Amino acid sequence: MLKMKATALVTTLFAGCVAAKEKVKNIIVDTDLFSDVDDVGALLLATTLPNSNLLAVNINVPSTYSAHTASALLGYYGHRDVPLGIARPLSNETFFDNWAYELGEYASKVAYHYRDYAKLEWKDGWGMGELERSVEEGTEEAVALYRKVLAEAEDGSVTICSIGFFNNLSGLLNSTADKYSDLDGPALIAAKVAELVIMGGQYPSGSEFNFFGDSPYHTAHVVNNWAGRMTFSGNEMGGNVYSGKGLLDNGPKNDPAKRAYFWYNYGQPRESWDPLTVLYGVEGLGCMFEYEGEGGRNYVFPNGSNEWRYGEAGDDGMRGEQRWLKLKVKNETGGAKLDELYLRGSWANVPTTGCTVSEKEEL
Ligand SMILES: [Ca+2]
Repeated sequence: MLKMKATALVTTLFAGCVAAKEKVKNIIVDTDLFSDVDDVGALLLATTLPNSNLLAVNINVPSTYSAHTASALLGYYGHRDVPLGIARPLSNETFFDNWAYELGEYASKVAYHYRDYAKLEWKDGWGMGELERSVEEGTEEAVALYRKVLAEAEDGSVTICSIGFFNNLSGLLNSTADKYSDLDGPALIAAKVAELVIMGGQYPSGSEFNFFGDSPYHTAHVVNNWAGRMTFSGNEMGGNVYSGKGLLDNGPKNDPAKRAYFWYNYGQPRESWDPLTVLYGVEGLGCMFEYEGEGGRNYVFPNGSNEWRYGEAGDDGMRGEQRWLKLKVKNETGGAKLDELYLRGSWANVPTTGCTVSEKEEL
């Protein structure tokens, strides 16, 4: 009863918040699906929000488990044939929390327990050699996939949601004409990409993991040179919004995102850096967000720290609008909105036919 009341309240709360009929958006997600579970929440949104037309998922970390996990999630949520790219060379590493010694590992578990939903092959008894070969053969190299998908997309129609590191996007910027397009990277981006939405950085200035944690040079290359419209989702926003508790308490028993949140954070909600980023990427400002920093632009230093600078936007006439996002609602309301969307997406995608998670594997 209490749950029903709570659900009704949340629904009422956001009834006036749902855009009349937002335009469906072409979305590419670039994710480090490996060391944090909020990428799973973000992919749940990217695969289930009604206004998301998911064109591709690119992975910017090298683990074969990341690719198998993404394939399992895509398959489970009804997007088995969405193309998957991953940066090469591959590795067989798994996540280990040697920072706080508090967090669990979820990617290999989701990949294994939901392998029947995945397009990538995983047969019982396979070792790492076979799992790696499956990824080599079943995925595209990430930059090649960007070029293929962008070349095929309608001009100016693609929103890229970057929720990890910047090696794939840096590679796209450096790319040259190929079998997919005669355009080089910057020209292809200018023709096809409407907006690059980036989870990373701190605003108006500071230091954040996605910017410094892998290759700050790739970060600086992308952020300081990308000519189109960029919108930033900073550490200070998502780091104060907690989500996942609703999914853990009330989600479908065998939902893979629910399990991932359990395996990673032991039943506790998690910060929402990536889900908020994808929510904006798909829905726009809605009633959740507002822009800050208009008229300025982001600058990334060689160590990955960043600073918002005014008086430089448009100096060369070549750069698009840059803004950072701020929540227009309370942090708790933002978390409740995400929980509502996770629940809506997960309950709408309980598989009714085909493979199921075996009784033995139920948790
Ligand atoms: Ca991420």
